[in-house]
Amino acid sequence: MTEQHKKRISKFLSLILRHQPEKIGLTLDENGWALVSDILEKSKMQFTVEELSEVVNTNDKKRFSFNANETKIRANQGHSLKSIDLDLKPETPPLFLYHGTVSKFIPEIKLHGLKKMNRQHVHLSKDRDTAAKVGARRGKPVILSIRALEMQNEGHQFFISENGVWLTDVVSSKFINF
Ligand code: HQG
Repeated sequence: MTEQHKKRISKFLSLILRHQPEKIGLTLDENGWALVSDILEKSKMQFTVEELSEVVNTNDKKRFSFNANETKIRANQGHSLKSIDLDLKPETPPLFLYHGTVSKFIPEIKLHGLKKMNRQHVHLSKDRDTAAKVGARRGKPVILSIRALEMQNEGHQFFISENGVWLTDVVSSKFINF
């Protein structure tokens, strides 16, 4: 399969598993799982179950997971759908986590902290390199350091997705080193 075809399938899966399952009449359960058979049947994009497996198993950010018997699939993070509960367990974060953004957002972030915007959580990275890539999607990246352990000690919860992205609610600017 070409990289281009894989990318098209990955983008399509992100759309239907994170944001708009109704686009193809798909139903997700409360934990975000869809039946693989439903996706293959309802998807107007032509791909096989083998191609779907290849996308899941070789995805650069491990965006998707199968359940144990590979009958169901879900996105590991990034949902805008409010009804999905990934059922993640709270975890203790490292001293610092990082957030990649761009300079035009900094004044707002200084005022209101990091907000979830359209997603269910604020997404944080475990290292600066990953944060730089996240920021670079929007222009020249600016990396913010978040005093995550201090936040947790003050009662804020952190979760880690299946693919290693740290998730939390709002990050007040008092925990951000600009
Ligand atoms: C910014 C990708 C103004 C925030 C990535 C970001 C990630 C504010 C944008 C995942 C703000 C939201 C998520 C505030 C935050 N005022 N702007 N108060 N608070 N922002 O895409 O973290 O490829 O929802 O800095 O790799 O960029 O999709 O979040 O620039 O893991 O798998 O508002 O998406 O993964 O943008 O990216 P997003 P994000 P995938």
